Amino acid sequence: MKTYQFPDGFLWGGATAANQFEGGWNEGGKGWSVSDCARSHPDVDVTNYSAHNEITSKDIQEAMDHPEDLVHYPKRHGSDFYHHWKEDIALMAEMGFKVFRLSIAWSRIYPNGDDETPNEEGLKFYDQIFDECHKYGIEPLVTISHYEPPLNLVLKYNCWYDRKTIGFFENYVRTISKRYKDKVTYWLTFNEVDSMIRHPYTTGGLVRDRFEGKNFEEVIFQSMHHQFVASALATKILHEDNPSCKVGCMLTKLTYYPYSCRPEDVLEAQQRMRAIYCYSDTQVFGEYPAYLLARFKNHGLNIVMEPEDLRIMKEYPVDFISFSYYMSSCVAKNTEGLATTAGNTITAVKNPYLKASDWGWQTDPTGLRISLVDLYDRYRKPLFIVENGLGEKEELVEDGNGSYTVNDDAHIEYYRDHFKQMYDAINEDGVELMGYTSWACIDLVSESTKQMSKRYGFIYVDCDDYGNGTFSRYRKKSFWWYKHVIETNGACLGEE
Ligand code: BGP
Repeated sequence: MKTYQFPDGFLWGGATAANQFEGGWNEGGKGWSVSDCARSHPDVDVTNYSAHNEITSKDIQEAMDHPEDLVHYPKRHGSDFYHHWKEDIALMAEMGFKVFRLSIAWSRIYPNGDDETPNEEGLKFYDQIFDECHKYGIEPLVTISHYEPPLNLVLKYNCWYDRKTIGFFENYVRTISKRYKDKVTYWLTFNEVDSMIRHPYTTGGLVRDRFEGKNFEEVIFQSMHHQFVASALATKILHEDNPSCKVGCMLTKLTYYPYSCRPEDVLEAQQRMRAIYCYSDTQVFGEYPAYLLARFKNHGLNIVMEPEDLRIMKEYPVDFISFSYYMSSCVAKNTEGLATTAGNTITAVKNPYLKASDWGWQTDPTGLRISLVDLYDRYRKPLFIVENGLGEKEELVEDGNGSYTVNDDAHIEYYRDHFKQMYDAINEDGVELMGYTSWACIDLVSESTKQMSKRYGFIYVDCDDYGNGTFSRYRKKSFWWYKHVIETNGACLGEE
């Protein structure tokens, strides 16, 4: 008999990221981040991922020449959490959140990344956020770097390609670890550490045209090596300041199915999965897996590693594995004549058995259970789902009480189906799942297409793709549903 009762202490909550949510992009002493130059292209096919994420030095200069432009650079305003934080945290508390995932904007603490001293106003901003969370018994889950390295590090050092950035990051982590050691228990080092390979600008601060004549794959993996060392150093620092804190890696869990039972399709799916796992393998086992080293060798990549690097990586592996899961895709050795569809930062073969969102992402609740079992069998360490959700086009409607709401039944169906799979993974597959933060608990700017109209939240934010709106917040139908799931710790799923 399935009670759908989740384990006591299961951490239900929601997730956001400063670069897509915070706004106040040039207030409170914050410096430019790479995301403040991310231009929106709402008129470009939303499933054309690369069109929305390639960036040139000219694009960056264009953005810097137009600091007044919030229309084409929606990440500058996000959902204006910077001025709504008290109200937003109260809404999360009203839903009964146990945990709230947010990121610290690095350039709010060190505006240029290489500053000697931190920006006190930025430190104070997060002090008040964490204090407000604790007022309601909500645990902050903090991502240290979520697509927002300081732009100055790009322009002056080529960001993560330069080994000096390890030192700048270490300085940033020492500052926030000391400041928040009594307020933050759960940390993530780099959001979707594997995404450096798919969008090197937002994760690594790498602009392709700044590496003329270089092997860009080598540039990416050299930068990735510096991030792996930095992640291990961050784990060391955080544990020294608060021995009871938990530090996780964060992986894009792209789940691939072979399009047919042809062995070459099955091999292709396995290879594609390993191309993702190699990054979490490195952070969990504290060393490069042989197959990643083989890739370096076979591709002629010369990755410079100091002897100290490998010792640090080995000595400071992560405590848990967190990941994002939205959809699944198919892969085939030969994709000729096969229909393709978009996914989270990828394009892959369409699965004829699954339905797709307006953005082409194929919803697959069973794929979440498959992913949980895969990861737990691989690592035997606690797991945390820190992103899972559905981006939908939505309209506000009158709620009959003189206010407005959204009848987002599609969100309720998506979450109900995924929660039931999580329950089975825990109770039938023995997976140790620490918690769940939906993406995103409140409408915010999409990472890939920079759109507000791709709405994920339990809370609607009145702002469109061009920055028009009051930024007022409205509870959706799913707000009340999720509140009931949390207060019954999942048991109400058995009635549905
Ligand atoms: C993940 C990012 C999140 C979020 C999510 C949804 O890759 O970690 O920041 O953006 O994708 O994707 P999108 O915003 O493109 O719909």
